[in-house]
Amino acid sequence: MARELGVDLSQVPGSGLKGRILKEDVQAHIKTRLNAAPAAGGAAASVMPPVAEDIDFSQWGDVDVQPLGRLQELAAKNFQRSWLQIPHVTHNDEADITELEAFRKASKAEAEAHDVRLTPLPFLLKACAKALQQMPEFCASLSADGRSRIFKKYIHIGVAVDTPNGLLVPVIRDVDKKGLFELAEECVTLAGLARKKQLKPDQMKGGCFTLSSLGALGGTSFTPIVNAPEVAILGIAKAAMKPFWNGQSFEPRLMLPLSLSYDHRAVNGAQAARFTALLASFLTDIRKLLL
Ligand code: CAO
Repeated sequence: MARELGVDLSQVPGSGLKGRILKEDVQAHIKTRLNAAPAAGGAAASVMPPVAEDIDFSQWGDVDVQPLGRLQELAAKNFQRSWLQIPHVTHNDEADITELEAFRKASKAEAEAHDVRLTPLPFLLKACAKALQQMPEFCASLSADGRSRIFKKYIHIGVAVDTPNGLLVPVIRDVDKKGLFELAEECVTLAGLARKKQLKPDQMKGGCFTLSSLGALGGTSFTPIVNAPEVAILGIAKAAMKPFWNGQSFEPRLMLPLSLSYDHRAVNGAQAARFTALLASFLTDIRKLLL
């Protein structure tokens, strides 16, 4: 029973014969923990994951045990906390990026002249910044007691970077105030620092929203985990050519899959659908970013 409920028996005082732990002791322990938890950090802190069974896998064949790195351990804890505390919903949509891609390709030479590599990521950052400005509920955090929302008047966006030591999320500050080349350069610099383990803790703090791009690797959609205390994260999968019905015929269009995971306590489904559609409209016609 203790294992199923995730109770550490060494923490439970036994009231039975010779100090034996009874079922009632486990129940009383859980009640005490549940009552104490809100004071220690909000109602969400009372969520206790069940303790995983300690299995000896070597009974079925050879194994190699490798401890997780410090970063991987930290990331695993953050993922688990977010997943348990935040009611997640993922909204999937697609953006027609045919024109964006033509513009990106046409700008490559100019980007190279500025010593930057122009991928779709800086465009996504700009489009997200504009959408966050127009829908500030996505640029907010819930207060620790869950009773208010804190709207941020700045647009700092985190970018998930895959490194050999685990996932890191450096934050790009004031995305709304920067140009595409500047953002492209900053992405490369921060991703480089992340991979060389040279990011400072401050460079990973203060984000309002996160982008997680698996577009270079593949996939059609996925469920990114919200990077708490932010309220939403955008997952980007691989763009693909698809037949698009224009009312008279099918046209080949380059479609970019967008997966927006959000905290359902802070944002509702209609808002998520509007945010993603707005974002897609900016990506489809990037001239709208100038309006
Ligand atoms: N669809 C199709 N192609 C895409 C694409 C997309 N959505 N996104 C990028 N590409 C292309 C780029 O255009 C580039 O091709 P070209 O050189 O021909 O233009 C190529 O894929 C490689 O891009 P990149 O990965 O080097 O650069 P990026 O700016 O797209 O991404 C970074 C940078 C740091 C986000 C990325 O390297 C990374 O680490 N991604 C993984 C993030 C991750 O692990 N997220 C999961 C979190 S949950 O565990």
